[in-house]
Amino acid sequence: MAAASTVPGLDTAHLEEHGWAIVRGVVDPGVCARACRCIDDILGPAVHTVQADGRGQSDEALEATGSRWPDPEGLPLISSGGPWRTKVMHPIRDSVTAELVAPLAPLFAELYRCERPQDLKLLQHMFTRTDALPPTESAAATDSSSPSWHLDDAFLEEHRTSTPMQMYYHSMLALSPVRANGAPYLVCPHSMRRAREIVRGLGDAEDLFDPGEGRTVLPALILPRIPKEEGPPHEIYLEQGDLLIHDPMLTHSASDNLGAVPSRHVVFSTFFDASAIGRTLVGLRNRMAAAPPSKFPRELREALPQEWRSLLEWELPLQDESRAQSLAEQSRILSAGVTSMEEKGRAEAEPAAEGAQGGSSSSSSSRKHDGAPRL
Ligand SMILES: O=C(O)CCC(=O)C(=O)O
Ligand SMILES: [Fe+2]
Repeated sequence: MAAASTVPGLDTAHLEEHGWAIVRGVVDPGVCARACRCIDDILGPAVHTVQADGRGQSDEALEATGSRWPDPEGLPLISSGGPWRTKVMHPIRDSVTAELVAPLAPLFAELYRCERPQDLKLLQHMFTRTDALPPTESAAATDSSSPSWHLDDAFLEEHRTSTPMQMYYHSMLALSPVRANGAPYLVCPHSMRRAREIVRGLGDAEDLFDPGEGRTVLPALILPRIPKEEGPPHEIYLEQGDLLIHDPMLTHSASDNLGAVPSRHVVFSTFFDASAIGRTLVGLRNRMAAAPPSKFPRELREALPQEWRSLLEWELPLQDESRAQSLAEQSRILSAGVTSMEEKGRAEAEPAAEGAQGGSSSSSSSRKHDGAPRL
């Protein structure tokens, strides 16, 4: 196994165990405030309805058509992420975007154990503004809001332990404070441990799918097997300039802005090591895959320090339709394989279930603590 990374200010042990960690004060508050103004200029003032029409294609539309990102000289991509939540993606033609990328790059190069800084690549840079719900909506939301739990992606253990890392982390940089009732990011405690147990438990099933694109079926397989009853969601609060790094295998959800701040601005960035191209970075069918690096505009490219311009030089193989169909079939086979492994595990554990609590202190796995084994 590779030695763990050490990154100043980052609790990598916490990241490994819980799937998230915060690095405080990564970007200067003045830069954050300028980035907020840039987004407000694009979207208009934070009001109770944001019009996303006519200013670019939505990322869902890009996914559906498989079409490429809008011309980098054109307008930013804007789409709605639910009521009062708006996503803005490149091309954002403001040099402040470079000031949000440059402080993060050395941190990710170290975290991924990149051989050379030039190997680090920027996959996405997505701004989200979550405006306060109007009071009438806010009252209803406290009664009925249900988090939309999901995983963004999943990796095998070997993708984490390889040097350089063949997985990526997402990050969320707070451009404004993120507080209680101000759209905090919600995470499901213990979900990371569960997700990794499931992936480790695949063991024999691993050869059912190829280690590259087949991996993209994993999130759909993992999510239904993660219990939600293990405690209330954990809310993550950030000060302006703080960076949250989160594992895409962590079950999480956005939340509404119930009025603690007029609008919550964050930028999601995703970096990866170039050696993952064609290995784990294949077959992506989300907003990141639809976007070529040329989506990043001249303003970002030119404002990046010379040594980090290579962040924007990469190309991902696109997935064709027949490949997508064969992946759907693999997903079905894999799912069936895991279900039968679960059944087998349950049958084996049944006779021992009574004594499992008492005998679990030394070598028993955490699965046995529950009495009911789960993959
Ligand atoms: O805005 C948030 O807090 C989370 C958004 C999210 O989960 C996503 O974009 O995948
Ligand atoms: Fe997400």
